Amino acid sequence: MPFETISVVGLGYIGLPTAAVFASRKKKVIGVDVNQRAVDTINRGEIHIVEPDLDMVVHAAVTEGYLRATTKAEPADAFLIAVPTPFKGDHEPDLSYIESASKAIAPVLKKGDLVILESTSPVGATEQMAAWLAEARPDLSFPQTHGEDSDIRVAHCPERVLPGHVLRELVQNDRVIGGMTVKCSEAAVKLYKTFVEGECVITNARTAEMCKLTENSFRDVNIAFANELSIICDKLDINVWELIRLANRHPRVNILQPGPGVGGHCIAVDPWFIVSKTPEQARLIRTARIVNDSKPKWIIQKVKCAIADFLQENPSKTVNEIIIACYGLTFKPDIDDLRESPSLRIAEDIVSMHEGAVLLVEPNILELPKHMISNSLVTLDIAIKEANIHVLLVDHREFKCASLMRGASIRIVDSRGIWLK
Ligand code: SAJ
Repeated sequence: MPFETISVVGLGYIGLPTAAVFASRKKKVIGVDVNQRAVDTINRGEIHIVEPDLDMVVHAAVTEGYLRATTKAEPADAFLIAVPTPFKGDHEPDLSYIESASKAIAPVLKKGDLVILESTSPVGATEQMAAWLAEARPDLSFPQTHGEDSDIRVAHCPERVLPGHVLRELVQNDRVIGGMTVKCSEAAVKLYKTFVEGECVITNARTAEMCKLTENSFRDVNIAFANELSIICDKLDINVWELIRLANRHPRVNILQPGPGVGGHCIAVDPWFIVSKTPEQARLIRTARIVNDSKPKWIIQKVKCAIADFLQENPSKTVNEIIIACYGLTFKPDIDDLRESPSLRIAEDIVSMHEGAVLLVEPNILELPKHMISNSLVTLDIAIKEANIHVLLVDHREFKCASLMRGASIRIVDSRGIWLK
């Protein structure tokens, strides 16, 4: 059966680009979100998130009549659920958004529909979603009880796109398609082939769930290795950036880059979904999370040492005369996303611990988060000119070109290795 109408539930960083790309292929797309403001913004042909080129694609989709947003689910042939899956206080996955989305679409489901869970999820979440749907619609049959004969097809197809490159990666990346049955997978492949140019590789739902978690845990463990190396090298008085460059000349070594910690809403979260299911077994994955989460504290220690060094070298100065500049607040370079940003956390800690002025430089945002409003967002030039201690937190392209005068009059804490490489 062809998919004439597609509903995307959750119009955030993944759902909105996905909805827009389907619409750009001339599919009728109904976007559903609980946030009325986001819905209104999209219906005006505008966007409420930042992602290169997304504004143009959404604008075209809305003005040409292929994309419409609403707060209430409507009938469709396929439903894609792309809602957040955060964790609760003790790192236990919080599936409440998936539960709400399931309950929202259940009343409009009809025989032959396909439901796809795209949200990154712990193993078993797709089966849980199917159970919620079945509970709400006892008149329809589902794969967990009726196998290939079910009225509704259910699959997990995790998103794997890199923020900042979402529109390209949505189309070009391979997709892992984990149906609850083979027919479920085949239906999902047919849907994604509307726009996916990469390969659609079929597996089962549990493997697809674990595959996404594995990809992000792999990256987390590798970043933790780099972060641990940076702390070891600091102790041994070795330049870690040079060390990594040298080690990476080996044909089978490819070490990632140390930084101020791991941010964003994926890599710092997803490994916990594995740990929470298998706490006894996931020892390395848990340790990597702890190593990466402890890096901001280590950077703060380095800033405290820089203050002490500066005072020793400049005995006429007092602490409250020292100006500290923090360069970069986002969770990674050349984006405007502050979510789960270790750099933002470090800057906040410096602001609250330092008695003197703290200058914040973030070329990708126009204003600071509300709780930091009293502190000054300044230009790169001003910070370079005025600060005594320069704390490099994000390797934005603007900072890579900047040159700092070295000497006793300043100290540099470079978490990214672009000024002290
Ligand atoms: N980071 C380092 N050193 C590095 C690489 C990254 O410290 O060498 C830090 C970044 O600064 C950032 C964090 O890691 O704080 C995460 O950034 P990222 O670019 O590695 O990944 P995300 O979170 O933007 O996107 C990831 C991607 N996953 C993988 O590369 C395995 C993306 O493909 C996923 O779709 C996305 O998570 C997601 O939504 O799960």
